[in-house]
Amino acid sequence: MLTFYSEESRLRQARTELHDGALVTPFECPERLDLVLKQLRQSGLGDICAPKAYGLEPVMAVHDADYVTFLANCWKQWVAAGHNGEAIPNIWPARTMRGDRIPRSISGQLGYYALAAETSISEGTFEAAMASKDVALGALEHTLKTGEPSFGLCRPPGHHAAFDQFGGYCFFNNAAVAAQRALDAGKRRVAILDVDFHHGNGTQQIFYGRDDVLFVSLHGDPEVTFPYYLGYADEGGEGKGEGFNFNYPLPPGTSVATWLATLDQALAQIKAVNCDCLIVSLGVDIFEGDPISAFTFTSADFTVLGERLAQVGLPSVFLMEGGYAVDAIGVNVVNVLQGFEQAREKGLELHLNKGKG
Ligand code: FKS
Ligand code: ZN
Repeated sequence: MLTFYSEESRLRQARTELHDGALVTPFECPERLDLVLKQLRQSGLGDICAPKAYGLEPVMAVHDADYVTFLANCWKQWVAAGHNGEAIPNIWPARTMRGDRIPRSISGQLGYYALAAETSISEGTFEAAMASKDVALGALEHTLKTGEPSFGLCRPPGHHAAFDQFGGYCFFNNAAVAAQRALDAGKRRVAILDVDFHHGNGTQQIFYGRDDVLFVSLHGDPEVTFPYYLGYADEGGEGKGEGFNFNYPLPPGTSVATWLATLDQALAQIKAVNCDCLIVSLGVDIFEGDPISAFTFTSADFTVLGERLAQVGLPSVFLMEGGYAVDAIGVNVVNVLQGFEQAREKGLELHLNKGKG
């Protein structure tokens, strides 16, 4: 399986995350890349290559143009306004105020375009976000061309980024950018399966009214888990999109057996709808040792996850989302990909033997 990766993902070097009432070193840090790269190289899974630059057009296909302009200029404007720290919103167009004004001040714009306060914008953030969606697009293009699976080692992650909002460490929604690209390349319907511990609110929001992208997510119950305001089981899509959104919120501490049984339901939903390809929002923060999450996967369980995903039988693109228990994330990612490859090869073999019958 080919991996796509960009050195420019390292340009995201924020120093501050608002966490537990303090500014800490961000959990979503460049070292995550090294841990995954190291295990990928040791695994012999396949080559690691750099994507080409796809420009802004595929981003504009799912994000608001003014939002993209805001992200491109935010750091410069923040510095020009004389601020010392990194750009962090501290006021929002909350329910009791006007939601239709985009203030001229960068501080006002930050609140307008942010959905949470943990994620700061700093020098290089925009450039890294550009690289990350290129990684996703490179992986997608390879899979569309060859039918072979691919892995996009995206950083920063994407699934919390909505049409015109950043947050939860995400700026461009890499999975959404890739899904839209697949449709624009002639695919009729794309399935996005999100297995990250956190609900992919951005992906859901972008495709909520559409029937050409099926969004299915297993995640920590938003009653008690970030992002709190989306990801409930009663969110089934709207208009044409009704029946194309499935949320499976699960309580913190959910056993792997329960999680996998729920995955089987989710996969049945995907198989019930005709989809041409599968994009997996691959967060490995469902690991038992993850510092900010609360599911119970062991490293070996990730192999089982990969095996089950192969049973869907669709051309598949894996895109990196979360995963923070630094030591294990490399192994966990590789286990998913290897589990997938092995099950897929076995499936192909069975298929061939049947043909020989
Ligand atoms: C924990 C508070 C939650 C923010 C969590 C962001 C999670 C990001 C992610 C992504 F895949 F996008 F990276 N803070 N006490 O893992 O979903
Ligand atoms: Zn997550």
